[in-house]
Amino acid sequence: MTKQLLTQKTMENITLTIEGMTCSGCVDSVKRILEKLNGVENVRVSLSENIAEVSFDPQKTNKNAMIDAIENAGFDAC
Ligand SMILES: [Cu+2]
Repeated sequence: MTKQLLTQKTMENITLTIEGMTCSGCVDSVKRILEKLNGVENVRVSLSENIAEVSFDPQKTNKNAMIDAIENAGFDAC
């Protein structure tokens, strides 16, 4: 039997500026959009700060993919 190797995860954290969020429903939408992306591990979205903090696996996704997903949903992100 082969032993399962411990995969060392090197997660990255970024903060995206999100525009167009007006209520907690928008916050939930943005959070859900990001969490659906393969490689995204943890998301915190703040309405008052207009930001999303994302922990992700850089081997699976990247900032541009997140921005695209958010913009497809009608928000602006950078
Ligand atoms: Cu809203």
